[in-house]
Amino acid sequence: MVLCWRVSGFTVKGRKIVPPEGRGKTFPEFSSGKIGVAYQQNTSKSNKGNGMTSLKNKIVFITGATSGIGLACARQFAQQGARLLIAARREERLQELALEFHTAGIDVLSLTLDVRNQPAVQQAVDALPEEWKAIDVLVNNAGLSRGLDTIQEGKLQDWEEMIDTNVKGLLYISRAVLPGMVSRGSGQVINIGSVAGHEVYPKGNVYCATKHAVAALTTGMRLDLLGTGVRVTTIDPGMVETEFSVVRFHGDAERAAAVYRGLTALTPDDVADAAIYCATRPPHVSIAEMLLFPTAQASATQVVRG
Ligand code: NDP
Ligand code: 8X3
Repeated sequence: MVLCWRVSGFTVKGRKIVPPEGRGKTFPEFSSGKIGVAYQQNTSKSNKGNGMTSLKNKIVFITGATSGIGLACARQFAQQGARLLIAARREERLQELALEFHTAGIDVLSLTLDVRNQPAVQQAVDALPEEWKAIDVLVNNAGLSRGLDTIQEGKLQDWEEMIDTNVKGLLYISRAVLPGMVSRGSGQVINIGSVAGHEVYPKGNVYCATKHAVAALTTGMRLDLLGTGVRVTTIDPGMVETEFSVVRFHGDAERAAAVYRGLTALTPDDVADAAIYCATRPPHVSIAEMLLFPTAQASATQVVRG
């Protein structure tokens, strides 16, 4: 990740982008050699007069923001006036998004980050510039499934990737961000769990185990953070049409498309809408858990196709 103070420009698809005078910043260089871009405008925070929590100028850190639910969350939090800290591995996509948000007048800082890399996660959070340090909302969204195999035929590499991303990655990010929230006496963690954290389905074994772990960690966080002012929420969707199944089936787009054929799945925006609902409740209200299905789904394994 490159961090340097003032951006003179960066490149998206071979095009040199030079931000308007005085707005763009990058940060000092880190050993991993990736690029972070920040654009900044007005930063004063406020709350709504009606008791609801305003997201205006709140700093919202979203992991896995290059696609699906994370991207939809970034767009919807931006619509609420939040300042975006967006993280994922695909640097070019991330930079395109940073530029898109910047062009729309949104404050944004992008971090090219693999949540599995604990030292990089801690370093990225520690090195945030002063005006980006006070993270108000953390959306722990980065995650994936790999494969749909019986446990006796499962691929060790798939297991490692799911456990490292969905469980350890979420822990690394939370460990880096939570002390700041605790010291400020406010904040909210929104973990993106799954129906797979409520039920185990055939061949879902390790993915379901990781999402059960997210459910346990969400409860653990809420218990440990009691009295600190930090709210902890899990949003647990059923089927959402994103890149999720393409990733699960290692790029087999035809097999992925079949998962959603004949039914109307949730959209990433449906999940982002739930995240906005949770984040805008009055400060004394904590939405602990939200289980969200498409109307055509009643459990992990029960769906109707038209
Ligand atoms: P997508 O594949 O569309 O998005 C996943 C995002 O996570 C991408 O932005 C990806 O970015 C990022 N990501 C993956 N691995 C890492 C990593 N190691 N470090 C940083 N970022 C990473 O899938 P969804 O939007 O559907 O998934 C988002 C979350 O929602 C996941 O936790 C998933 O388990 C959960 N979920 C999904 C459901 C569904 O049906 N789609 C249902 C229930 C829960 P990049 O590749 O650039 O790093
Ligand atoms: C994603 C939904 O049903 O594929 O978490 O596990 S499912």
